[in-house]
Amino acid sequence: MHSVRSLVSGQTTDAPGGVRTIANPARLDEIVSEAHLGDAETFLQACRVAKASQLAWSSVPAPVRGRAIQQLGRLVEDNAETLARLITQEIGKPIKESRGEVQEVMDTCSFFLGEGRRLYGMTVPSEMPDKQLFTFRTPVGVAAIITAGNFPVAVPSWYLVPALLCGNAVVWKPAEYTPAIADAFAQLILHAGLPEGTFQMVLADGPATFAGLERALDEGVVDKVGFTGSTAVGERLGELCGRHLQTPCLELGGKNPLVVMPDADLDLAVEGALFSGFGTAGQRCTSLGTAIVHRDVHQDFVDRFTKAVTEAPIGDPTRDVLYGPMIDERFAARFEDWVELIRDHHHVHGSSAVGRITRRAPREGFVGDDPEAGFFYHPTIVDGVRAEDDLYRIETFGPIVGVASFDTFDEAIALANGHGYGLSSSIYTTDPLHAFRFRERVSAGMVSVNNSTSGAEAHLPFGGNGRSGNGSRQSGVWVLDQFTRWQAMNWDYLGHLQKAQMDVADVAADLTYRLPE
Ligand code: UN1
Repeated sequence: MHSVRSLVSGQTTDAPGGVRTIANPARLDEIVSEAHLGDAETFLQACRVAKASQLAWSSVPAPVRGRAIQQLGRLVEDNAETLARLITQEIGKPIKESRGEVQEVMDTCSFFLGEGRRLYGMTVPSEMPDKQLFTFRTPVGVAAIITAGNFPVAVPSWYLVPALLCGNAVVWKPAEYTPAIADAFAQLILHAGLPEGTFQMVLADGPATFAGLERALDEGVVDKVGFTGSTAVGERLGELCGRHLQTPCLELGGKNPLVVMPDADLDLAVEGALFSGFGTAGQRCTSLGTAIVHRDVHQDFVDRFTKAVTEAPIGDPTRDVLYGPMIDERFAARFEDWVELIRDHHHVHGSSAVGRITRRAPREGFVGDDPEAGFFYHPTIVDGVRAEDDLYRIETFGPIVGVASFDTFDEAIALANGHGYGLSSSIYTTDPLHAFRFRERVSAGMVSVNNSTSGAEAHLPFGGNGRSGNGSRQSGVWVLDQFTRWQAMNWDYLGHLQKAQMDVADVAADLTYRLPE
């Protein structure tokens, strides 16, 4: 059993916020960890420590900071299997996906260790002689990073790694229900060679974190907020940061569409829908929300999709399954509400029942001895979804996928965008015209062609629009704009003042000149 406390200046802290016990969601009688939560004061204190340490860290040359990221990547690699198993144990992610998640952390480190030797600015020509212009990336200061538990190390690494590389100090608030994973990742970070106080991990619940953040912003000890989680919380954080003239990096929900054109390879589309709809039990922000299928191939698609989902292995996440349990009790409880959104005009497919898999509502081929030992849920395909349905509009974080149909391309686009989210999207087609028109007109920040809505690579910009975020992007070079500010410098070494715009030499052209006819 892992007993976890917040880590400030590398030391464990008091836990005035109470204790949470975390069970393995696939085997509820196995207690994995105990989270000793901090409170608003713990969060504020962590931000103060980070503020006091940031200048020293930013003074370390960027290539040397890159070296710390390199060491972190090595530590993650050398501890990869332990970390992956812990992910599977604490949130029930299938072991293969857990390994993929750890790989994503390594990929992020690999990208940013080199960025320490780039972090390029520019030299820019001046209007005047004997004067030079330059741009520099400067760190923002203290980054407060608040992340969800469905990707308990990969998504945090998208923030923490570039934030540190750019010379910021960091306070990380992981999900309360992944304390053991958070502690493991925090230990790897703390062993990577950062100076004391550069990185803190605070375990706290949502309200305490919000209160602590509010005070930290008032006190000026937080300069950037990064948040992955629900749209509702993202809106509140956006308001709070806006009061301090700060723009948070927000990565919020999704209702990701997968459009199937009549010319699509249907088996490929089904494969994509199966993975993006039900991988991680639908608990990714990139999970498929609604498959939007052309009327001519609708029935064929639904039949093939139903077969694939019905036959998919579900159960014990340590084995080779499509998905395991819901990652935490609260996600299981919320999923019970989403299932209530199914209406009489819908047709349900994919399993022998809807809701929790129990002895009375079994799932054929369940992988494991006792489905009631964990939070296992039937996969649910809901056919006949329409634009006016709640199921069309509301993000349902779990193993449920809607299927809608369309006649014209314009209708497909309207359905792909109409819910107001704009994170990921996908189109299955063999026609480049459809693929590129879709790219142009879909509101999502990410577009897949003949690929699922999930599975973003670690070095392409990740992020959404509308209800999915405020346009900020993570990953690759794009995230550098979240964790640095551009500073412009000019240096005039002529010896007397040259005024921009006014003292600029002209070129004497003869603009009356015309070519002989
Ligand atoms: C998330 O669910 O918050 O593209 C991120 C994917 C993963 C990341 C998902 N690499 O599905």
